[in-house]
Amino acid sequence: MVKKPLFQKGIAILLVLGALMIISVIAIELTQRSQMAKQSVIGRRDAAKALELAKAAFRWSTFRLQLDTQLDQIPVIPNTNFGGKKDDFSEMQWNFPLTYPFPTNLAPDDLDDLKNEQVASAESLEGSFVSSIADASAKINLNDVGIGGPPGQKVISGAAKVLQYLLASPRFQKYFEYDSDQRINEFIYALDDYTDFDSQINHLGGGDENQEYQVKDFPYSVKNGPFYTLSEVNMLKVMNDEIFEELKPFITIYPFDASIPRVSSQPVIPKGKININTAPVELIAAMISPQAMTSNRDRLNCAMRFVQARNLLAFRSVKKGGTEPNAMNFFTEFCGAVDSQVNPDAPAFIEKQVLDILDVKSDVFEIQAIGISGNIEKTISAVVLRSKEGIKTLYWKVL
Ligand SMILES: [Ca+2]
Ligand SMILES: [Ca+2]
Repeated sequence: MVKKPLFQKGIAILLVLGALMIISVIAIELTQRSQMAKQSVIGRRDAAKALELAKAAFRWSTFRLQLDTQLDQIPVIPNTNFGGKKDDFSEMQWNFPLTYPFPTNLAPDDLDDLKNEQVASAESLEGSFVSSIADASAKINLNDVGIGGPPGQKVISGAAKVLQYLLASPRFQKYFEYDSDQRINEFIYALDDYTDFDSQINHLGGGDENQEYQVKDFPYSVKNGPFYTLSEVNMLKVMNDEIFEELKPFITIYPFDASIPRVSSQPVIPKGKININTAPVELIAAMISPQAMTSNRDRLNCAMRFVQARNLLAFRSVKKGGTEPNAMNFFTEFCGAVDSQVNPDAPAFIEKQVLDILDVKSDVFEIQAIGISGNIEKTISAVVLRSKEGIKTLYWKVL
């Protein structure tokens, strides 16, 4: 037998080693794949579970809102914060974030899109959830910000006025330091043109709205429709991260019926109201006309007293009348507002278009419901409208 030369043996060994290596690489690959498949099955199961938990949390939030409506149907109990349809700070029973565990079978059956789904039973919930409700009626609806009307008769909307006065307050001073009046106006103009149907710059009576958005690296066009989400507001040329964060507690977005375009030749028809019983103190101050009360400090002081008063006793109406506390009486008594019946020439303490969007109750709520299972988290962001008919979902998004 001819002995194989050594180098041939070496080659054989190398070949075997090579083959072994290939096999082990394939084996590792296969193991990894099967593990990944297993992981993805678990992942999918967790994702489905997390979504169910988030839905359950959402339903629980809507239940709490409905319960609140029922409590509000009790007639007003004078000199207390009980009864009567309103939402004041004393009604915190639905306002706290709610976490699992929770009672089951609470699904309100009037939720059209969720009607056929069952709330998971408590035993099957190997996860957790948290849900919170925020009062959107305590904020400025940016979809109501605009300036509309026939040429020469343009009217700034109530929501736009409140936003304008808020931006002019000391809190926002650092963002509009130079030529602040003009820059605040430009802020409102930009909002107006971004959401109105046409592509003409309204306050100039012409010019292309898109021009300023055609920037080199990231050109885009204005929406010419209502905002769907708050983060969309970041697309505005006048917005930056700092202003956005500062504005966030005061602004909201609803509803989003894009089929009804906003035409700039007509005054803005407000889709929502601001609840004077829940709006933050800064917004109360921004409701007061700077013509009627010229000092920023005075307006803020008045708003602070207003908030102190409502914490003890909710306002039952905006305008004067009745025996229950009303906002205009408060302003006359404690902030020196001049009654228009006493002096018709005095500037209105609250301008008409602002007065028109004020209310003493809340109708629109933001619900955030998070379901957690394993490593997976699902978040439902929703906006709901509460009325006598029940809870209607205006916006629904799963993240
Ligand atoms: Ca437009
Ligand atoms: Ca326009």
